[in-house]
Amino acid sequence: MISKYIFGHPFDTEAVVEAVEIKSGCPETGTFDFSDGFCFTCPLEKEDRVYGLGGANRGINKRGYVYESDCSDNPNHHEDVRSLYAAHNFILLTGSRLVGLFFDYPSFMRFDIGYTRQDMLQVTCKEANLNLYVIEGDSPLDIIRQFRHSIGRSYIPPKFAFGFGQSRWGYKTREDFRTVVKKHREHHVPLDMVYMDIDYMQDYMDFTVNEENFPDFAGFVQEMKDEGVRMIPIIDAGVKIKEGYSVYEEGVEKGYFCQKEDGELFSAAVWPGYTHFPDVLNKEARAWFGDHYRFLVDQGIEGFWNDMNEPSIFYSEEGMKEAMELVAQIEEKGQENVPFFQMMGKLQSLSNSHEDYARFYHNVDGAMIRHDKVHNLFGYNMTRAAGEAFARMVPGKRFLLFSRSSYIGMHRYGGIWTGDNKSWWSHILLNLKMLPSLNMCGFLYVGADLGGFGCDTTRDLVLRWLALGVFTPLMRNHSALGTREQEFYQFEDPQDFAHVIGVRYRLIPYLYTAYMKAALTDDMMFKPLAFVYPEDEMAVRIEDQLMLGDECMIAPVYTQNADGRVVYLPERMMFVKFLPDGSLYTEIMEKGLHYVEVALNEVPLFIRENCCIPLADAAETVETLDTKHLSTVGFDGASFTVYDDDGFGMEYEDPGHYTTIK
Ligand code: MIG
Repeated sequence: MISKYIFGHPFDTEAVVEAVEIKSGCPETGTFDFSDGFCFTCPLEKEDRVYGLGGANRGINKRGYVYESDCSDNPNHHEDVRSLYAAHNFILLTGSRLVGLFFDYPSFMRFDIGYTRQDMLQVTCKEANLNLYVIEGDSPLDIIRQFRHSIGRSYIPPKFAFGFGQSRWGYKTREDFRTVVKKHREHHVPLDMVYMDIDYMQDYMDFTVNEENFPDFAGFVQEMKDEGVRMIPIIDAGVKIKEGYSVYEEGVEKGYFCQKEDGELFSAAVWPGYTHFPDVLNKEARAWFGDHYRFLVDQGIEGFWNDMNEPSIFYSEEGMKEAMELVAQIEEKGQENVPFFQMMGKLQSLSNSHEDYARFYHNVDGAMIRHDKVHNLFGYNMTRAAGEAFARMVPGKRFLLFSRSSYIGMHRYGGIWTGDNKSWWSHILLNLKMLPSLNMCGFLYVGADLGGFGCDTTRDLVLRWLALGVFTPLMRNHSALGTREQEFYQFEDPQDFAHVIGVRYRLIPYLYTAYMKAALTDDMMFKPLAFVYPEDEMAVRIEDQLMLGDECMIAPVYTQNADGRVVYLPERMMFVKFLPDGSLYTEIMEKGLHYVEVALNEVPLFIRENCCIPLADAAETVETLDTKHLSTVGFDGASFTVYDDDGFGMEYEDPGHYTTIK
């Protein structure tokens, strides 16, 4: 049962799309204090666990820290970082009580989950203008299903998006891309997508292509498709200010860019230099921005990634002016008296500053809404712009689309990647922990930069991370400019990579079925063990293993120099290892703790008692995967029903569209 409580005058985020019963007053779940904005408090008992918050930092069980919803472009995902790129304000309390809470509030919000006091949960925000949804149910999953139903069906990508994608910030020319594809094909490393980062554009202008590097872009896109590879370009939020650039000129003429209080356009410097932000919260502007994706769609592009949409700001005109003034003052005082920390502080605070977010406005049905009051909705609506535009441009066809920043509601239009992680072992684990939390909030098409985005990676780290990535819907190796190159061919023994990535393709019939089931029934693809074995004291605490679908458990190796790991089996399971020669090692293991050996070129998986999963033969693209002739692995007598379809249509539930094989 979902109840909605309305406080003050909430902004309509359109996160919830189903009708929900409205109640007056305050729910019994906790106490409310409106003396200084909004403050919800509820006690936490010793046995209580708190789940949710989607793309937030830290554990699966969120208890013990403080988190902030304040979409930020911060490439340093240290443990103390309270806010990453997303604002997913859904939490689920289980233990002494069972309840789901969605605080539908589009600005800065703080979740103190046993941080200030171990026995207290406190959710606060500045203005008491929000919708609070309280969800009651029989089990955590029941609550999540109801919540997910209320926010609408999760985005379903085309099937090719379940293939492997190679990416790197730094690929510039046709030759760079051709090399990537050629190397994969040469070594029989499967590949379905190559991502185009900002350098494909002309001077970082959205919806342009550098003509010198891509004289016949459509021809090039087709050439890659003939190799079985789709090119997936990036789109940034800011539109470059440049005379003669049609997107800029149209936006100015139509009033579709964000303005300041005085009606002047707000200018933010990002990669292209100064830009204006498309006012994606304004319906007409959103449609206009979305329509521009057509420029690339018309040239054969079938997928995009939306970046810098927190929106990220290097500096604003105003911020830079203030900084320059300060530096000028300092200069006058002479070299001897430089207030070093003041100067550094000012310069460092130029980027992504809350002051800038309070300098511009959105035109929402004629009302001017200051950006900071709806800050967390920008990435959501930029991605919505694209999703809505695809539905107009090519009705009935799925596009690949994912975003960096997001709010609940965006899950209907696209997936997300988890942003600029680093080539750190701990970030493999962070990747794993985010998966169920994201699923709770509706985000199913998710994945992290495998191998790590920032910092120099190592061969073993890439292989171990790929062995987790084989299970995540978005499987992409991506890295930053200037870091050690991390395509498989930068390392010894390419066949190890061919094998690990190949395992992904063998699993696609299973993963696609599990994904479709999760999307069509508002289920989670990845669950904490606690949701499946709530009575098992050990299982409920596990933070480095996950349930995958209804049949599997995953437990990747995430430490350096390990030759395996300790794993807890909450029931009898079959331990499966995909060995490099293509065969499987299987062993039935009893409930309890085990040490399992896993070599760098092996992929471990656990199958639950009385279950089995389908396996295809490895292939080099999703399209060439033989989904008709499958084998199975698992317990004798078990059965599994495979979902399959053409991978593009949207009649997911129409028996004329999909087929099943038992
Ligand atoms: O300021 O486009 O998260 O994936 O490679 C960095 C360059 C901008 C951030 C994205 C990353 C991408 C990078 N972008």
